[in-house]
Amino acid sequence: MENQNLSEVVISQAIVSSFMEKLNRYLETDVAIVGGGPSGLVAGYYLAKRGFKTAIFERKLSIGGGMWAGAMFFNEIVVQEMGREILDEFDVRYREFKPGYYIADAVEATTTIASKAVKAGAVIFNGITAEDVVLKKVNGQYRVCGLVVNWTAADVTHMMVDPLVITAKYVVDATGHDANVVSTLQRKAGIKLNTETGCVVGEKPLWASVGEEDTVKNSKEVFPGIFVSGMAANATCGSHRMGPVFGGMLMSGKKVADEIANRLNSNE
Ligand code: 48H
Ligand code: FE2
Repeated sequence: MENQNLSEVVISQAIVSSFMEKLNRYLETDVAIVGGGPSGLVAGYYLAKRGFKTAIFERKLSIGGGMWAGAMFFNEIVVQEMGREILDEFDVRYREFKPGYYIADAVEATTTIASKAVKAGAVIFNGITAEDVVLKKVNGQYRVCGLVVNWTAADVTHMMVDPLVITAKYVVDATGHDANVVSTLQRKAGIKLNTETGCVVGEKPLWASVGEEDTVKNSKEVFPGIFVSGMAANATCGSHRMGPVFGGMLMSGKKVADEIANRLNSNE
């Protein structure tokens, strides 16, 4: 009889101990990605697949960023030739709409990419906001060495709660249009980003073809230790938005993962 009764204490113990163990394990990580949209999830997948300890911090409850709703809640995504290899890698089904334009179900794309990223070993912490970075002098040069994180609940209610720190060999700002992490970083004294102005240049209006090419080009290290990807790359480096097309977001995630993997391999 006793066995059929669920113990509330055991249920709570399981959750508390398992979460604490997970958080403890990721307090020191190889790569801390901020933002679980398409570019962050793809970056997380390729890094974890190569065996790097990778954590994704997402401020909302749900990951997927702007990919769930296609365009204006028409939940289909367009991926051009450039990003087709990523749909194939993740096994997301698609069909050709016109030569070079592929259409996929936004919900299938989001759930499949997220699932494969997690199964590859990326750990997602949702409901957590990155509010700052850790900055240290390494060999005489300032370098981003991690993230300052807090519960989103504390952030939105403006409660004065001090944060925790995640140390990371590399940080990725995959926070979309607002480029939240590098925007915070550039406001600090003495910081000059690797952009035309030394600051976050800001996003330009919509131009699909240029925006898409630039998203991949601009996905790079903008300050020692921190990369930008996806829409944050164009906001940081001053290029166009592209509207509801996702090839650039997906390829940008792959590009930052490749570059960070090369660095991590050559540092070892
Ligand atoms: C934790 C944070 C924080 C923070 C934000 O917006 P996203 O989908 O980003 P991308 O770059 O992967 O994809 C962009 C794409 O969705 C898009 O908007 C396109 C193609 N637009 C074109 C156009 O013309 O409009 O995801 C970013 C994620 C979101 O889930 C945020 O909640 C999260 O980052 N986030 N997470 N700490 N400080 N800031
Ligand atoms: Fe957008």
